[in-house]
Amino acid sequence: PGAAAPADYHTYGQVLTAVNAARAQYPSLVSSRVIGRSYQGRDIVAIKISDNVAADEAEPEVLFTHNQHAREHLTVEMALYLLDELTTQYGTDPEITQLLNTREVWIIPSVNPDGKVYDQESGSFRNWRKNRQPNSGTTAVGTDLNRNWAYRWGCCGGSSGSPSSDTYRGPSAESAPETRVVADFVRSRIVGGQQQITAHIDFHTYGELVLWPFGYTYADTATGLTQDDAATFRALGTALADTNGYTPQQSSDLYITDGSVGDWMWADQGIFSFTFEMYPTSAFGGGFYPPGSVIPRETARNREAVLTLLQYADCAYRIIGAEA
Ligand code: 0X9
Ligand code: CA
Ligand code: CA
Ligand code: ZN
Repeated sequence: PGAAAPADYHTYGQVLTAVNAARAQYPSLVSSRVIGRSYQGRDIVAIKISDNVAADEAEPEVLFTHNQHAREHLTVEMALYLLDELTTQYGTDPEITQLLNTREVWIIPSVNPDGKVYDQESGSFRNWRKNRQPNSGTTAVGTDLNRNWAYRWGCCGGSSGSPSSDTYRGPSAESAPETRVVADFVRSRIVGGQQQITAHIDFHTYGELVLWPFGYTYADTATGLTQDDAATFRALGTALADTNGYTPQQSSDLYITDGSVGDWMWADQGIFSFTFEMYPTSAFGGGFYPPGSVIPRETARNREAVLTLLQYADCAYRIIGAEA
């Protein structure tokens, strides 16, 4: 198979259509809300999937975020796979039925719709990563959303201060509307002083990796990350990787980043946050643009990992035999 064409992947408009179709077909199981707007004014949408979906029930909540990086279109297909699988298999597959009766699932299919549209809208891909926010004093466009989160932002040499860089961190933490919208959404899930979201996966491509905090330091434990926390991340991350054949490792073992989403989710919000780097392992598999023919296989490949994370969402520490 050759490389992908833009038409191999859903457009952002097609994603919104799919979300609306799922709501219409499964009104008691699926809802969606616009949680805010991108720099260029596009809707950033969160899908909720659970039994009695209209009610905010006392069930552990799990968040899946996709497409922080514009060109990582396979991650949007991952969101659409989860939407399809969790709806069509509810009431049929016993595990999915049990999980959706006891969990509230949130899916944000595109954190960076402006970047996705920019990368996909012409006849050929533009290899774009960042959002589409202008930077003052330069023609260089865009902030790397995954260097713009508000935990140890810019601390440690894991991002760039140059607007022309692909890892530009922005002028301040949460300066990108897309980062702020998702962070505000997560903060809005603090109910009665308790963060309702207990677990999270941020989907990226590529490398076939399961990554966990911290990314800003090589240290295995740090302020806000105890030995039990680190052991739980490692055990759960390894269990997830056992299901999809990815390589499990601490984020910083890949390379140091600062202001990336997982560090904020964990240190600021206490959420067990993983970063998945999907197919392929290397540029030889198509890099950011694998052919559309691999989409069914490479999205279904993460089915068990997602269900496993949902199972542990009541208490991740269970996996090391400890109770929170
Ligand atoms: O650099 C990133 O933001 C992620 N990789 S990607 O190729 N999709 O851009 C990885 C972030 C994981 N965190 C660390 N490596 N610290
Ligand atoms: Ca429910
Ligand atoms: Ca709830
Ligand atoms: Zn990425």
